[in-house]
Amino acid sequence: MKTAVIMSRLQAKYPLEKEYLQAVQEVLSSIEDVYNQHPEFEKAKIIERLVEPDRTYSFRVTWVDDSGEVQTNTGYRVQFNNAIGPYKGGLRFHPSVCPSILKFLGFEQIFKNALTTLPMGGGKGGSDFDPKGKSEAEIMRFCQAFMTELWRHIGPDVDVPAGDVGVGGKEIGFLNGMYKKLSHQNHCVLTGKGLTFGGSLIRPEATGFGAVYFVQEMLANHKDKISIKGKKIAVSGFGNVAWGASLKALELGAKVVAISGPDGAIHIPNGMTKEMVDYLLELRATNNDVVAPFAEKFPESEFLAGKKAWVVPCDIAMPCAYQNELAQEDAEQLIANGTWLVAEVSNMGCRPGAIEALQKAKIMFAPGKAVNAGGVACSGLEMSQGAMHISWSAKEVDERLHAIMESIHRACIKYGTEEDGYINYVKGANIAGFMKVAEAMLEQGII
Ligand code: 2IT
Repeated sequence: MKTAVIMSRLQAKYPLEKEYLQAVQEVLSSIEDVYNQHPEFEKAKIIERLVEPDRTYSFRVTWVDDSGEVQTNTGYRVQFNNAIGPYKGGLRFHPSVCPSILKFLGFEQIFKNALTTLPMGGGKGGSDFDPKGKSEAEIMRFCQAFMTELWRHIGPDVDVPAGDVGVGGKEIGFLNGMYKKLSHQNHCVLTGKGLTFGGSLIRPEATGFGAVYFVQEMLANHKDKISIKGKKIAVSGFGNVAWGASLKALELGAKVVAISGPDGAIHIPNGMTKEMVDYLLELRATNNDVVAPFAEKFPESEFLAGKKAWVVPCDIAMPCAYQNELAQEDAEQLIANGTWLVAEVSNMGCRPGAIEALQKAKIMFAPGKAVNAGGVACSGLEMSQGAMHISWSAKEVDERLHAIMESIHRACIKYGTEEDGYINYVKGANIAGFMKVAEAMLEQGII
């Protein structure tokens, strides 16, 4: 396999899908050497098959807003690869949603899910519906209309969607209600459900908790066996993932000194308190997508209009917002400020130039598909509980989540340790995830 050849074919075929091409390029360039040591992969054209989704559904979603106006959006589900289990991955509701974004997310999801050790394939879906400023009734009507199309394509052993940006517990509840009404089934077809109807404890916290557990593993693996206690952490975003990461960081004695939103960053010199972490949920629930009110509520913090969280000096940076949110100049700013660990929590949160700069400076850097895998791992645990018709205690789920993050870290070390001892977590995560999927595809024949 020659990455350059495959990439130029994909560029010619999908010239406008820049996020998808970016995600494929990152994976292919890190697995190329290993792939070329396996002629059986090349013979079965594993890469050519893997970069193309199994199928994509696209559908019209029409609903009526509160003023009686008819609104039309587009809904999608990309079923990318089911070699190791049912398609699994979130639904994103955001105006930027388009085939390129969903194909990048679905492609990443294949390897992430493989890393979790659980039997889940990769998929992603969503809509260009913008939840910002919508009433609860509008969100419900949209979710219901979306599900009237999606329901025929999903199933507990077929495809199990969950939340992502713009889709939280509330939306999953509405989607699940409509699925049930249409299918007359009560099986586990969505994860991230409420606790009263088949959800799992710790699922809302899982992405952020898992990310902090992963950071702890990175620190424990350092020759100085660093403790997270007292470390300054800058987090971007203020949604579910930023909340979970801040909560766990606080519990472990770290200081979350920054969060951010589309309108700017918040600098919290003394670190977030429990009251501040709790307030993130309230702020998010307003649906306004602005973080500035945080500084009004907590005068000990400062709003930095139009700035990113990376202007605040920190030991550890954890991007928790969107793809490509951390650019090369941000990475350079972090390096100049003395940051020594970057754990990407958002999917593809760092641009290629940023990753290159961090790795060149030998900063500890781990990619989203390893760091944020705790979310989907906990979804996998929700599927297990659903299939068994039982529910585990928070302690039980948290212990399993912790063990999964440790195992992902071990896999990264196994495949990503370089000659000089530097751990290339990007390479480690990509190779570990890829090897599992490639072997599963090989053993199941040319299909
Ligand atoms: O990016 C992700 O891994 C998610 N949005 C969670 C997916 C899931 O199925 O829980």
